[in-house]
Amino acid sequence: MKRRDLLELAGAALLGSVAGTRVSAQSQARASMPMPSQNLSADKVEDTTPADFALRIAPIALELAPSRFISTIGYNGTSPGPVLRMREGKPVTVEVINETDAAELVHWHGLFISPEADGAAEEGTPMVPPGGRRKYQFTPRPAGTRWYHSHAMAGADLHRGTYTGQYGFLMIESGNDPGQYDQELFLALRDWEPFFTDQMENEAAEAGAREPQPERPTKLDTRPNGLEVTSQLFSVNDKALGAGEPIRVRAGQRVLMHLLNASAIENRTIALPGHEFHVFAMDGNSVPSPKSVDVLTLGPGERIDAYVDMNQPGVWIFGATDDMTRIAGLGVIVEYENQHREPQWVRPSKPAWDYTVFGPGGAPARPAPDRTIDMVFEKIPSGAGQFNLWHVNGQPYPHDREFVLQEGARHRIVFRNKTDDAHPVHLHRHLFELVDVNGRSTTGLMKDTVIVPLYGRVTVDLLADHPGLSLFHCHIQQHMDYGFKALFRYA
Ligand SMILES: [Cu+2]
Repeated sequence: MKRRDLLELAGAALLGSVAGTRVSAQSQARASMPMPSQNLSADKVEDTTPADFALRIAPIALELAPSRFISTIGYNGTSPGPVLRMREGKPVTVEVINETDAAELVHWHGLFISPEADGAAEEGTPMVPPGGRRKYQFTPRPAGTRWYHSHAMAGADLHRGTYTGQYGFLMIESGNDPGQYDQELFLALRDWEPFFTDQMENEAAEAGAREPQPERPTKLDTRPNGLEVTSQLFSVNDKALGAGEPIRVRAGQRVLMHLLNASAIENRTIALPGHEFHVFAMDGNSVPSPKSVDVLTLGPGERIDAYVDMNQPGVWIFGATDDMTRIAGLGVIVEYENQHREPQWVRPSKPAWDYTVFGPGGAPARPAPDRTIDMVFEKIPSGAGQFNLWHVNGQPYPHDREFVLQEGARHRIVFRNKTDDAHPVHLHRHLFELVDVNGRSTTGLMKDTVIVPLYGRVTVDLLADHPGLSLFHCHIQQHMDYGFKALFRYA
């Protein structure tokens, strides 16, 4: 048994403190002694197909702001990793080279691919061992803005999984993508140096207060809350607000933005004062009724494609609507040509986000579901110094029996959130159609991740057309690692 495995058994609190020093020591060692490639083949690779893409997982240092370095793990020496562009339907081979001392896994988020290649150990995807390499082969589809990221469990180790810099955009191109834009930007929202706290400021509570709460229990669980994960350092891509180059625009330009919340810990709402986002796709899928809105909310894992018409010359702060978060780095400056003033932030007047406005109104044209599956989410408060547990239908992962799908059948899944937090839940290898959000019905919105509001209810329809194990989980790393996870299998 390796030292790392022993540590994992040694208890959460111990691992948390040891792991804090592990990555930085490792990155120093790697920097002075690059690992020769012949030492990386601990894993047997029988497939000799040359790789179309290579991802090297290794420690990196990010300079978020001048002299503000953080140690993390990235892809090919950067974070975010390279924008991977694949053609829909054209098979690819991706080689993943793991230069860290822990087993890793790359998940291809939003793709219809086999469980063996999907990048979830629960589905049976083989891990890439420490110092090893592995080739994944798959046929990328469907077209749209997808992404890739580590799917390793982190537990109490805040230097693993989606807490690290292991993520990047994956664009699957259909060949008839719209191209009438002056600039194309890839903008990922991130937080860094996460830590444990029992003093959570709950952004969800603020948003939830404006919402109906159909799943609010009549008697609330008043046991003392456990530790949660938070952060006080943020960035867009690899730079904190004001530290990187501004987005430079000219009046009259149309700028295409691919936005991703690559956080492990929190939903985010963002705005660009004086401008509207014309949203035309969510999670990479075209929406039936593109609309212009003032703010965007993205849960961890979600993507939004929008364009912005640059018609308010000035220098603006594009960033989180939450003041603390924005000031601590979650933003980027948008600077018009020949404008040299202090960057301006203006609080948006209508901060509400509602998925359903992007679907047409009126009676839905979808077929009736063949079956209904209820999924009830609960938090089990664990008290001071412990981690809360998360239940799906009364049990943390793994469940005695998987959730079962009938191939070809239309399943109505009802997400019932009986917790005081908003959860971005994700289903692997499938898209689902939003049916109802807290009583607001909609149609035609296809997603792979959806925020279920605090004490809220979201109903989706799933056409079961991708046989094989499929992982369902909250995309907040700590929730997933402490039980908020379930496997779907086909009958
Ligand atoms: Cu969650």
